[in-house]
Amino acid sequence: MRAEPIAEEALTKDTETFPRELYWRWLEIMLRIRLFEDASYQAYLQGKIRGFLHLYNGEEAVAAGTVTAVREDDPIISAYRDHGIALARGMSTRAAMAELFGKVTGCSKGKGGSMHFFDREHNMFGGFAIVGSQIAIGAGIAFAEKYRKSDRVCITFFGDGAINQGILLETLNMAKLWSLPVVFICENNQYAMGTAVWRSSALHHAGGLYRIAEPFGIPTEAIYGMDVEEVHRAVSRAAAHARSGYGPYFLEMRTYRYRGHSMSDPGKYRPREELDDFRARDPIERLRQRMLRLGYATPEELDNLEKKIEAEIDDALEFAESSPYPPPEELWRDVYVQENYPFWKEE
Ligand SMILES: Cc1ncc(C[n+]2csc(CCOP(=O)(O)OP(=O)(O)O)c2C)c(N)n1
Ligand SMILES: [Mg+2]
Repeated sequence: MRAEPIAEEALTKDTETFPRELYWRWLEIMLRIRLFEDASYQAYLQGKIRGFLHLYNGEEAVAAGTVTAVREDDPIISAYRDHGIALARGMSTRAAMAELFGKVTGCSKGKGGSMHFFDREHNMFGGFAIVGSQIAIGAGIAFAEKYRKSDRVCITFFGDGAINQGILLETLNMAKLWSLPVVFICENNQYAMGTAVWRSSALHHAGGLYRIAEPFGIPTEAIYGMDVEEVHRAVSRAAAHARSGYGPYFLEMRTYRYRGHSMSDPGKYRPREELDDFRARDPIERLRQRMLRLGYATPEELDNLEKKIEAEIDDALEFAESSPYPPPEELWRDVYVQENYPFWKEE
């Protein structure tokens, strides 16, 4: 068996369009993510980035379509494949690259690394490495927003690998029961490490992962995640629902990751043709073609944007390289300390 191709033709409506500027914004975000990830891949091979590195290539439309469909003050939380979402949110390429290099100028002061991007200013709450852990935290943020009577909606991302984690069911239950303003977004990129979703999920065979929210009475849909317009429409619907006080909404974004799970994964568990098949539906190329067809861009304008972003990434690499590592005393900062912890005494 192979990862299932998605019937994109059935899902995509070519007639509905958005303002020209939005197409350009999507393209800029998606190119920034793609080129950033390609540059960090190279920097890793050169030994400039160490530890874990999970790349987002192929999934760019999910981040771009989502972030542009919500407000800047809506909190967002994600798993460890977080660079794309952070960049889409507005984190600077400098702060993102410096974090990968472990430098003090990084978004988490060089102490988080690839899996722990955090950006308070842009309401990006991370960056979590324990599969599924951020789902409950996302609902907790939504609870806080409701408690404060704000009208913010928390966007909570997780992968297909989190679908079978108990915490998801517990959170769906509570989110619905308390009508929390949260949009759950499952990025189904077809794999959890080397395990294909068809091997691990009965739901996949029962119609799709999105069905997990059905028994809770939460509105839920499967979306073609390689099409930024589809993603944008779906998240707009979902966020409007949650913002209006109707409670949670669930979206399964069907997408694909081009690279291995992490840098140490050569991806031998999937056939070459499968990767080629998905690359042929590349979300960025698809968007470019769409913009040309609509007369919103010329090939030259598209090239110019790419050059501009290449220069931005080069600058970020230089910035990261020339920044210092955190000083030793940083080890003791940003560490949780509970004063007067009852069972522990300093001798
Ligand atoms: C609770 C827990 N179990 C196992 C792991 C090891 N692990 C790290 S990533 C991963 C796969 C997650 O896949 P998915 O949620 O689909 O995210 P993707 O990598 O595809 O973005 C696993 C099992 C972990 N980090 N946390
Ligand atoms: Mg996955």
